Amino acid sequence: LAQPTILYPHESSTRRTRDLSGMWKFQLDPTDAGEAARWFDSGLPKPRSIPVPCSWNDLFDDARNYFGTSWYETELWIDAAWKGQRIHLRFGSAVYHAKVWLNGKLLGEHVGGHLPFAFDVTGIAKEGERNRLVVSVENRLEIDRVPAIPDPKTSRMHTVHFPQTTYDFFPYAGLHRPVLLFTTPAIHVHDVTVATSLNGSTGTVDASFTVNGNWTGRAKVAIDNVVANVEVRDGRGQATLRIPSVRAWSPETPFLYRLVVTLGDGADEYVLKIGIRTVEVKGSQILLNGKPVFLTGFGKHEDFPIHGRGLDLPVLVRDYELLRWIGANSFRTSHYPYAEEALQLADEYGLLVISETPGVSLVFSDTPAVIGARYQQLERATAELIQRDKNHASVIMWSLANEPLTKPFHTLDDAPADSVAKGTSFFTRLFESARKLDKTRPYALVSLHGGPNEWVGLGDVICTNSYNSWYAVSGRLEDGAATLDKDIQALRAYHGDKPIMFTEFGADAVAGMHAQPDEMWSEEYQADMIEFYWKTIKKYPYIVGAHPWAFADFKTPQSIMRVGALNHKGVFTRDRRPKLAAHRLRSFWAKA
Ligand code: GCB
Repeated sequence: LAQPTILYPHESSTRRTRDLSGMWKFQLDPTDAGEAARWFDSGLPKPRSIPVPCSWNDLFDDARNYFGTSWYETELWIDAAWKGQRIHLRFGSAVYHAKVWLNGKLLGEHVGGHLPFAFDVTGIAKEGERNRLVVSVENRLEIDRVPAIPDPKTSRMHTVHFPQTTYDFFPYAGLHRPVLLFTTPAIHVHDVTVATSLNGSTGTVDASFTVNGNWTGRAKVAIDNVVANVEVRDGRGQATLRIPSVRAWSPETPFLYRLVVTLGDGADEYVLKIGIRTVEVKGSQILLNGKPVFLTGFGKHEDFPIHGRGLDLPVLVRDYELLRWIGANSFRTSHYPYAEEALQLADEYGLLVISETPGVSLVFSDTPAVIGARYQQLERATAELIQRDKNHASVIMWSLANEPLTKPFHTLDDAPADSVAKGTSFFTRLFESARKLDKTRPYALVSLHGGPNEWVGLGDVICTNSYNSWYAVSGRLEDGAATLDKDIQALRAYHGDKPIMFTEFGADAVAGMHAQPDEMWSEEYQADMIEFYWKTIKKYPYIVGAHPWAFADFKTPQSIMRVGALNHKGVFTRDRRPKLAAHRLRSFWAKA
């Protein structure tokens, strides 16, 4: 409990939040001069304005392909009414490596992006004075980071692809999510973990919580008028609440209860919206509240013109409205953890979420030192992700990685003989460490065309990305469909009873491009390909989900494959207009 609480700072009778979003000062630091020149003390010498949250890349021409250190600065004021409270400063995410100073004092740093971090700034933030907050954010693309860049010695990616990445989305950077000040009482709820179950018409909520300072005393946990009195010992409390005539959470009825943890007679109050539901993998099915569920939806990106990967609440609402319109019940947070606001809204919309780590495109032909560094980073990010998302009803499965490969995608060299074994030990360890942290949800690894079997088989659900008639069997829909049948049967033969899910399949279509007969890049080809995938998938009762790639077109590095530096596999355009494929899917999903 030495770390500050990372619980989302919802307001309550004892807690206040102030959003520091808005215009901040910003400066690129290509020579890394800022730290030695103590910009954290004196402020930025030649700043321009930048909105927070937002990516820096699409705002300033000189920042589009900037991969180095940038500095942010703002000022903040402390409310007199906060006297006696703990004051915390929380970042929703900073990509990739952030260092934070308040009034010249280094508070700490965070590595990896996409996940929140917080500092207790009580005593450092002064009341009645201007407080200077300075943040450096560094986004170098490095081989030993997660995600990584390809090794220029072994990969030819750099000749066809700028900036060099191992993955197919633009490496946006900056303060992507809100920066919040929030208060708690000195003694406060530090963490809450909720697990729910259903028994007939009764819902059971198991809530365990921690209190900072090894506090001992009385507490209450309540949902509506169901209240449990709890003895907290050495900072730990636990309650089991039984809710009669429960309204179970599901995509059809995403009902949320208000869980309130109160310390003493109101010394602190933490409020959390929870859904009561169960999820499990049984035989070849995913069961939600005991009933088989089939996942329709997409892999997505946090991506929009100008904002880049910055949190955009209007786009979030529009996306979920479009998911409803098309008849989708789910999405995957490909290929990194999405904003907490996205998961809160998914809870409300009843969307089922596969929550993915930033472990995209790991490669096992690199040196042990590089693989080891990536492992440390990914294990830490996975733990932070589970800690952050564990209480969301919407999150029904963890995806620990997307498309790990034995060797870089663009090399013709053979993978080293030991690369499968190296990956197996990497993922065995990762699954083991994650499974200790949350035992209430299934785990998966998303593979490319099902391989290697040893890796994807570590998951509870066999997730596969499949590109027949696009990257494989290009231009031939019928041959692609025949290959798909064989692929499915091969997966079943290897993995036995486990459920299979198609987490990606799709074709690029430039909106407005048409062809008769079918031709790659046309809207017809994309729609017809998605249709044969859908119809094939539905023949097999052990396939539990179909997520065409992708929800909307999104920004990529520049390359010979990506017209307009966009991946055009969206069934919506980047500004969310439906292509032919969206209408086709709607006829299968919403109208069915
Ligand atoms: C994949 C990746 C995804 C890409 C997609 C594509 O397999 O998981 O990130 O965007 O293929 O379109 O190439």
